[in-house]
Amino acid sequence: MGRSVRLALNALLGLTVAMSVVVDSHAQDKKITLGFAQVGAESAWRTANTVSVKQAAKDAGINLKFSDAQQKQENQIRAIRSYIAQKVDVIAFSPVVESGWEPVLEEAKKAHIPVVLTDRNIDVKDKSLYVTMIGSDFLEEGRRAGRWLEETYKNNPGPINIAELQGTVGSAPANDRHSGLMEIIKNDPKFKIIASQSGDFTLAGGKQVMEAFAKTYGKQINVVYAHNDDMALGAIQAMEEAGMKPGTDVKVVSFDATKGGFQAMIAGKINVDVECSPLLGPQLMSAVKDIVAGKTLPKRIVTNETVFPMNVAAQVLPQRKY
Ligand code: GYE
Repeated sequence: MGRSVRLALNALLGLTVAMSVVVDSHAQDKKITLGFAQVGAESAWRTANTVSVKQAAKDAGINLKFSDAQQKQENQIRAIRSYIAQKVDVIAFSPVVESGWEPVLEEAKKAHIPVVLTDRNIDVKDKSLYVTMIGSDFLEEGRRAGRWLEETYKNNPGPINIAELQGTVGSAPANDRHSGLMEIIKNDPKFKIIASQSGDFTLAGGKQVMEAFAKTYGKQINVVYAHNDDMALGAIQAMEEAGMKPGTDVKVVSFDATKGGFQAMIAGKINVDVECSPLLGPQLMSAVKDIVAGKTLPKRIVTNETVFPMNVAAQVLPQRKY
């Protein structure tokens, strides 16, 4: 091979190497890193939510850093701080409770890292601390449950005594599912909440609280209003052990509409399940991409949901994804 040919080949080779270096680093530049601070693994809803986030990140080609806070705010704050230190492109989290987020969100803001809230909302004055909130309208869910009660008991003079199993104390879904119900029943004196306690959104928690309710109130209870399916399932166990009949003697109202909730409806033990979708992953990833691309997002992205009375459960269950 002549010298000039060799030189030309080398130059060409050099150019391709250089080009591929440029292309590679460009591709790396474009791979978005998202830090996601999950609440925990307290319920079937949460498990489905985690699967959805992980799968959607994979599908979207987003590099996901994931942490599980075991339902403790301090763990979530620690995870967010570590994402700030790692200089991720976007931080998303599902806030375990509504209050106490200002300091860590100020830190993210100072570091110019945009924050997306998923699933649960927070209570902050300065709305610029986050870009958008993607999730359900828990207040509306509570109203839907309340309207179902109004309709179900419209020909019954009452009193209708409700035992409430609340979600995690201070969490948006616990606060709002309670307030939504109250909004509907507050002007109807036949409805009375005779007992209300947190079961922390877990099956064990729901069972334990219901055992105590059964001992104290027994047959006085007409309705169990459980803030999620896991607690409803725990309460069903407790009622059956106490000789009560969930679904017939005691009506059971629940939230999430998981497969477990549907199976309990088919078995006649949950009377109505208000849907709350955990499949937020795809919406989150598209929001993350839009933010990185500099697009403006709406401050609130609400998930579409419905209500399932027990008589449709058998027909709908095969289509349920969580
Ligand atoms: O209802 C419950 C979960 O924040 C909507 O958290 C979510 C709630 C859901 O543990 O099952």
